[in-house]
Amino acid sequence: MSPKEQRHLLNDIEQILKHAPLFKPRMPRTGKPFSVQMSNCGSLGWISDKENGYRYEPRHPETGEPWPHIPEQLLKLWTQLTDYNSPPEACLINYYIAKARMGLHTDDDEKEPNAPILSLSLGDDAWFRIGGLKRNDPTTRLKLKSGDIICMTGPARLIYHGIDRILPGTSNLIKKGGRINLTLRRVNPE
Ligand code: MD3
Ligand code: FE
Repeated sequence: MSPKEQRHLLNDIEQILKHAPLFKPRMPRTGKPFSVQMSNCGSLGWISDKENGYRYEPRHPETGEPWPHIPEQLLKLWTQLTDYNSPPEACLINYYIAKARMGLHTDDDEKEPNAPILSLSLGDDAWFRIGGLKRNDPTTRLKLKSGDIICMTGPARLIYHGIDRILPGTSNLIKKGGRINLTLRRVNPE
């Protein structure tokens, strides 16, 4: 994405976060909070808490309001960059402060695993870790920068991945610093 497109998208996301504030999801069973803060837009949003675990819900867990709409710019990118014929239902917004990280995991809460996941990064650089289909498969790391877009599709959709750490102060796009990652997702089959 060009710097101009990144600023436009960040502006849209900041407006969304005014209506659907960032929250800290909690691990199922233990209730341990994530270090990454999250929100969503779209008809469904990904949430997690101690009692009911990982799932998609149509409303914000704290405000009880429906999630805001997905910005036009993102819907357009989905059409241009994926071969999936229906629009995304969820856009998960992850916000990483300097010390936040995301452990190695797979994305398997979607009932439509055949749809791609489109990811966009804004703000500080991050070390992205990418493995294989099994947790113990060898991994490599890749630096993700502001404006980078990745599309996980086909067999890659089910691989293990995570964020080792962010590199604070590497971008001045976000005034207060940190990194935003957006993932566009299809939850239910078309
Ligand atoms: C590989 N987010 O939200 S985005 C997540 O940067 C997540 O915030 C990371 O992992 C982040 O679940 C990585 C890139 C990404 C997204 C989805 C994937 C990679 C993926 C799904 C399958 C395989
Ligand atoms: Fe993931």
